[in-house]
Amino acid sequence: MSDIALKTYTERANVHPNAVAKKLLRLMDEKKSNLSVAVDLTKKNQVLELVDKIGPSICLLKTHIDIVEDFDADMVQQLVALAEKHKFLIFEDRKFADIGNTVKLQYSAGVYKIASWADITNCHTVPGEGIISGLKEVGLPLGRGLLLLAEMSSKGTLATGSYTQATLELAEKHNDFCMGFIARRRFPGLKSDFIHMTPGVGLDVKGDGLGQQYRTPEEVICESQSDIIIVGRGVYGSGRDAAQEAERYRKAGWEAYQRRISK
Ligand code: BMP
Repeated sequence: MSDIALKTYTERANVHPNAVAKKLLRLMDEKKSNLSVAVDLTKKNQVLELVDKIGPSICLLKTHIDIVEDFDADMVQQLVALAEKHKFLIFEDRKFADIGNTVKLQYSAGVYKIASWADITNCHTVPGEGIISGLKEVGLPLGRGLLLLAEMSSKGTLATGSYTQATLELAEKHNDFCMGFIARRRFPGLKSDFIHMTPGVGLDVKGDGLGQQYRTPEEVICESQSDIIIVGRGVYGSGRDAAQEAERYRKAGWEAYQRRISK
């Protein structure tokens, strides 16, 4: 078991150099939540209603803002207000994947102005180091954090082996801005304390027919030593009450974490 995986989120927050990571780790312990919900809905009001319901159970809201058909600036204001009301951070899962100059514009400008409201965003490393440098020019002065996609949850993903290894090295090099990874497990032997977030989490089903692969919170947090579970349809897609489902995942994630740190 890695040393960091045995520490509490607060112990890690106390010494963490990255402001966003520090804030996130603190509120995880405060809310007893390592749950991020992926709200992949396409109407502004559906998104806002769901976020208000599940807000008390999450540490991090994950958005795909470009799937919202009636997006406007008011939606962002309301999301930020909900984040303050329920105490969670916002992660726009933009998965940038272009050259540094282009991602700078995509991150700061356009319809969504992601850098102005999202605490955290993420990128693929396929373009090389320039993508991180470009995003950092925009995000670091604003106190934002970046996650690198080191692995993916989907069947047949090409993000494995030397690609994953090179991604870890880029994160260490830019550890002032890179605060963590999207990954299936904690990577051993890292020098910095990166927050590992894992999508592809479900308690009831094993996949979705389009390549998604689900594992349980116990497998992800306790066995694979990741820090945060990302759950989408498991929370809002079953037809059951979303607030209750979010609580079910929060409890499962939290209990798995407690088992891990008491090992
Ligand atoms: P769901 O739990 O409904 O399968 O949703 C998973 C969410 O996590 C989606 O928003 C998807 O874009 C995201 N995701 C993923 O499933 N696998 C990855 O490797 C990376 C992701 O961001």
